[in-house]
Amino acid sequence: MKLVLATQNSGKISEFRQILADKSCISMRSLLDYPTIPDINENRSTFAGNSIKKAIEVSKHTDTATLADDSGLEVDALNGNPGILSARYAGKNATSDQLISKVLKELEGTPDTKRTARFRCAIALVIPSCTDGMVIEVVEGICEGKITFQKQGEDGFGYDPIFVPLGYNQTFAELGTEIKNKISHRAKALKLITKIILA
Ligand code: ITT
Repeated sequence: MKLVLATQNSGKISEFRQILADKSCISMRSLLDYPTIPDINENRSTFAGNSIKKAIEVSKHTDTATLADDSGLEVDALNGNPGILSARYAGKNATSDQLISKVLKELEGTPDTKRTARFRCAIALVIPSCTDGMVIEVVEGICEGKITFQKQGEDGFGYDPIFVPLGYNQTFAELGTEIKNKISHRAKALKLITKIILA
């Protein structure tokens, strides 16, 4: 089965590839293979809404079954921020270091017990179909955890160096992709959507 992954985020692309590595019946391309598709305005108010919008637009351009991931970090002491703004929280094209600095600054003075947070990931699957127009499925995965006081570790992307998943005492960036890809928000959502794809 051919699938397009509607993302330009190389961290997400490599996680999708690793998590689906044993599904040899799925051949995957990403937006890096379709550089002329215009940027999509992620203006919906939920992760699910944005993932559906990205998947529909990319499937129209490619006429191929498409998966889109919209994800982010919700910090309880920041009223759920950065949330759907996770990629742009420190401005358009902000680097991982800039995003992390902003969150750590806003959490200054917040004790360990109040630094609870979660990663949330919505994955939408859109299949263009001549009989039904379009088949749309959307699933969500959540990974609970805590925000550290400083950056720890080098692996991963985005907020990984400041997020310690529940049940561990190292960040995703210290634990490495093998462990992250077994327990993460993305791994959980991808497991659900893979069942639907293979069914
Ligand atoms: P696409 O829209 O092209 O998929 P994006 O990076 O803009 O790429 P999102 O709009 O879904 O993706 O924003 C998600 C942001 O949330 C991402 O840029 C990271 O900063 C953060 N994020 C999501 N999942 C993460 C993870 O597993 N580890 C660390 N940070 C993550």
